[in-house]
Amino acid sequence: MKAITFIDRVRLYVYAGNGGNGSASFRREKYIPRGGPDGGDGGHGGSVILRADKNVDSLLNLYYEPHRRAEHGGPGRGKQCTGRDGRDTRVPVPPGTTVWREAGGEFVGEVLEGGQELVVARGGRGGRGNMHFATPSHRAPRECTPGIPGEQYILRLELKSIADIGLVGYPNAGKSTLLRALTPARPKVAAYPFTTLHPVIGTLEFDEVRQLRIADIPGLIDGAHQGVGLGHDFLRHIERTRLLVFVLDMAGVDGRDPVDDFTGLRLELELYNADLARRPCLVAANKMDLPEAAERLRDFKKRTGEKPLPISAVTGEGIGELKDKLIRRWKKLSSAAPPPS
Ligand SMILES: Nc1nc2c(ncn2[C@@H]2O[C@H](COP(=O)(O)OP(=O)(O)OP(=O)(O)O)[C@@H](O)[C@H]2O)c(=O)[nH]1
Ligand SMILES: [Mg+2]
Repeated sequence: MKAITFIDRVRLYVYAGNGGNGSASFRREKYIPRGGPDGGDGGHGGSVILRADKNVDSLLNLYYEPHRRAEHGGPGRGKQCTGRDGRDTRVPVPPGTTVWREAGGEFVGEVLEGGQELVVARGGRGGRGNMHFATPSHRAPRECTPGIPGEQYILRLELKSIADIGLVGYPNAGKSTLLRALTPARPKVAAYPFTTLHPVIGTLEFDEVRQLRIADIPGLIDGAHQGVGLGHDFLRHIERTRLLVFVLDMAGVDGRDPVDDFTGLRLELELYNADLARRPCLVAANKMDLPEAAERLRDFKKRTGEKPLPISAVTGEGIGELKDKLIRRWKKLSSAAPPPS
């Protein structure tokens, strides 16, 4: 059996801690008869909190460990001692995780930036001890209140990767090879379709401190929008990108025609989400190192009116220009509008 390495939808069971009970206690000390009520409050229960962590890129850990609990609050005690507060449980998730309640489908929230937190189950308040209930006419109250139970929910989590740029192409077009050429990411590359089984994000650094996150998703095939192949399930991972790069196999290695590929890819995007189809894009004519590519590129330009950037992800030809172009386009786009949600 193949090990699972990526999960982008999970059901998560969260249990916040109960508040501790308040205490009903009376001061008992030698030489102090009838000491007053001194029962302290219960501690608050801990909450379950999702925390976006840039070093996490899938919901896999939650798939293996779907039950997450926070600590209960301790009970109040005599001598006016308040119970200990239960510790919160922080669950690291990738930025881009969205949360719904399973019952009723209510939207809970999402975490987008590293470090952002979302409380998904609130801890119960601690009960009150009897020391609060004393009045001049009621000096020996036995009243105290129990702790409130913590919230419990079944949640549905879904990840849409947060990447700035998305690579789109048919299987074997060279998307993963291109991601390797542009960034230090090392997705698997092989001469057969569907090598990439889940999204991989690579980071392109520029201007020393700034970065662009580039998403390589499994190859699309015709009918992808209806769930054929792997592509559809992963199209949502490029929904939040500002810029798409169509990666075309200009040499037609699998006997494909780049013009058909380009039309087909745009159609799949259109059918999936018209908004995605209108996203700014660049066209990369890949595999230009192969002899048949030059002729096809001329034909492609004539028939589509597009001006693709000729590259070879294998030899590195055109990669520098592509990098510069991506950075320039992205800077322009990001200064003009907020990222798509
Ligand atoms: N000659 C040549 N071969 C390339 C180039 N880019 C990729 N390839 C080859 O094309 C094949 C597929 O490359 P991948 O990068 O795995 O393609 P992919 O688009 O990620 O494919 P899937 O993950 O299956 O969708 C591999 O054998 C690569 O070595 C290129 O510029 N020139
Ligand atoms: Mg690939």
